[in-house]
Amino acid sequence: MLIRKPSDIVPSEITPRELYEGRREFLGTAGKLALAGAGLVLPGAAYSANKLATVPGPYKLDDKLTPLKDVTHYNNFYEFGLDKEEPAETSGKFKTRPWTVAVEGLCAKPQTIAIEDLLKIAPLEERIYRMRCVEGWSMVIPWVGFPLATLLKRVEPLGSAKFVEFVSAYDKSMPLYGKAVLDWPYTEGLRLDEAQHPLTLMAVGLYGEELLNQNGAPIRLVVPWKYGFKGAKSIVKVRLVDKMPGTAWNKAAANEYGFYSNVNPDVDHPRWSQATERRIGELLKRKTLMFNGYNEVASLYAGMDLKKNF
Ligand SMILES: Nc1nc2c(c(=O)[nH]1)N[C@H]1C(S)=C(S)[C@@H](COP(=O)(O)O)O[C@H]1N2
Ligand SMILES: [Mo]
Repeated sequence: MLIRKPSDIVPSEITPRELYEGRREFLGTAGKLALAGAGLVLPGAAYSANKLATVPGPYKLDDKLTPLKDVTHYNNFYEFGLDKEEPAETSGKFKTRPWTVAVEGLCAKPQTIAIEDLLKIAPLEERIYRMRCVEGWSMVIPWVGFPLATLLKRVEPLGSAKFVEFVSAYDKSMPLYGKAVLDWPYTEGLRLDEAQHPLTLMAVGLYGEELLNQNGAPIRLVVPWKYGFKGAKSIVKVRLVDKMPGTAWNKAAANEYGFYSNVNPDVDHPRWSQATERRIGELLKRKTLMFNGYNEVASLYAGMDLKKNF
């Protein structure tokens, strides 16, 4: 590998991949400062480079991790474009500071919490989760975050709260702002017991660093036993409600995307099979597992017909 001095590098040559995988190592602090001073740290400033202090979380996997390059350049974030590469290219101007999350609705202590305080709400855990998109691809991502249950406990849900609604940011800096793609802002929902399940994560980072905008900075939901679209990005509101909330994808196509959206190889999408998936980076397809392999959630659905409640 050819190693060059920072002064030899022109901005157009600094690809995110080089920044993530290696260049920071060989540049060292002095080199990084030189780049930052010259305004060369990722044009558009989508790259945070902010390391997070983490503790090992309760969920690990033997599966090979999906490379950071794919996790950050093969994204669904429709507000920033419909192609997988677009969010990484177009989300640089999206502002994630200052940022607050309003936790409100049917709770004793509704509150609006600044991102700085959310980062301190609990020790940030690293949790390696299998992720499965409804489109038929999957990844293995080392998330950093805290249980959503911790946040919910803080606001003291009332007995009347049965569901949780999540609302994503909706901002003029988004290329698809005002375009009739989905019913913006993007919203999602969980039943309260799903939201309180220990697997359900509020993610603030991945691979040990703050989330990039394309992955839903500064805070997003991760529900590993459900299809990826349940994981609303760049969340500004968490609402405790008594009725099943609408969700962006259910509103767009109710026959294709139900409220539950559990990963289920036995329930095909009306337009394609869900029996198998392609792990990004692999050639052969693998069998999709019920609940994406997270069988500990099965009891949440005891007695429910999961073909009807898809
Ligand atoms: N606000 C918002 N959140 C969203 C989406 C979106 O378009 N807008 N796409 C969803 C879909 S379909 C998937 S698969 C995951 C992708 O997350 P990732 O790009 O971090 O892997 O984000 C989900 N969250
Ligand atoms: Mo998805």
